[in-house]
Amino acid sequence: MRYPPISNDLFARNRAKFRALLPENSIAIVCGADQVLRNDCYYRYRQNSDFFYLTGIEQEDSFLILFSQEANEEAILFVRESNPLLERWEGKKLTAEEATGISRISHIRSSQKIVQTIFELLQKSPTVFLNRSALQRKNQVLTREIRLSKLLRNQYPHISLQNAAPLFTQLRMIKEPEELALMQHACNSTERAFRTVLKHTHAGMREYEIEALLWQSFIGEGCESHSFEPIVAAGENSCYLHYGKNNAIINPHDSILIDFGAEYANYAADCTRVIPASGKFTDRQKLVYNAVLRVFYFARTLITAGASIEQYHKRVCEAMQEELLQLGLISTTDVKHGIDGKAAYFKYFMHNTSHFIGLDVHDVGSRSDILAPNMVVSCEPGLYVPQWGFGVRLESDIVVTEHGNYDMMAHIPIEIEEIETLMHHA
Ligand SMILES: [Mn+2]
Repeated sequence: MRYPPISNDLFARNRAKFRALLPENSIAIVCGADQVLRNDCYYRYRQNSDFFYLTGIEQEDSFLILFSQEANEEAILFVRESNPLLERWEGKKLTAEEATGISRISHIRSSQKIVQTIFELLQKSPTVFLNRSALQRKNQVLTREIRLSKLLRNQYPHISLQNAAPLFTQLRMIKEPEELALMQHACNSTERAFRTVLKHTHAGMREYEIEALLWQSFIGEGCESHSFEPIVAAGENSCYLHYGKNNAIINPHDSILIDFGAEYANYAADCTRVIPASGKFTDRQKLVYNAVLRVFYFARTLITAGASIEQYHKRVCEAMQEELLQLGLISTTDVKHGIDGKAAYFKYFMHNTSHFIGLDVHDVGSRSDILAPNMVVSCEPGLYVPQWGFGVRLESDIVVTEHGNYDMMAHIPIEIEEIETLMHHA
């Protein structure tokens, strides 16, 4: 771990909340992430977020069984059994005591016993919850959960297999104070990386040199990684929403869209800022930038308890439509008749304003959900104008509170004047 231990009280509390949702006489099986081979070595391991949420365990080949509330036992945690040869190659693995210390689960077994244990438990608990989210089914490789559910269906056709995904969604959407603190840490690392970029960016660089600055800053201060593949998009590349090549040379008149975020203790930050290669935006870039910035400020005020993401997105689109009319990019006739069968604004603003953030950068929760205190969502309006050769998206991570919200990235420069001043300071 690259972070100070997280209080295992958090994981115990998360399990208690989860167990309270399980019907009597049922169990939930939660699988750690698979290791994925890249030739004879593995890709960097990242724990499954649901598993981490309930245990704090980052080690590969781990499983968890949770019992419903009325059971005498809370949980069994399965961890990889070590041996001298494995340790010679990979180093120390968790002892049972260490696994208990991290998770506060006292009953630890070897991962080799997982199938046998499940089969024993099925005699008493014929209802099994397994995460079978739509995303799991989208994966080209069969996930552990899908493999396990096939096995259970074959061997125990009488049991009732239930989907645990809605339970995880319900719980993970509302962040505990410890989680908000870890997310704030990720946001602060994201800020420092951005300030480094402001200091060192100039025309003639390649986009990946900015990516390298972000890596250096994140890893150098104990973040595990980027929370997603960063987008560093100069000039017209910024019109591709999920551009990721990051190869192009940055020209003097380019604006550069950077969509990036640190992952700290498995929690994500997600930020987008746009900066001028020369240190000064062109007049046209300023016009579009400030239009998006006004919509950003407006959208942020709408992120409050009781609001539905879908409905507030509609109001953001209306505000964007006004800005597009002012910019002359659409006409009142376009507004009336639409463009290519869609609302006129969609030609320039074609994505949603918000998604949930947490252990995953696109965290559990959907557009139809109603916002409640301690939910965290992005706020990211954007305009993409290929005929002018650039796009602008501005994004911060917003925490819903009892009486409004706060921006975890309020300290990351966003006003044109501040960005230009910091770039010229170099
Ligand atoms: Mn985002």
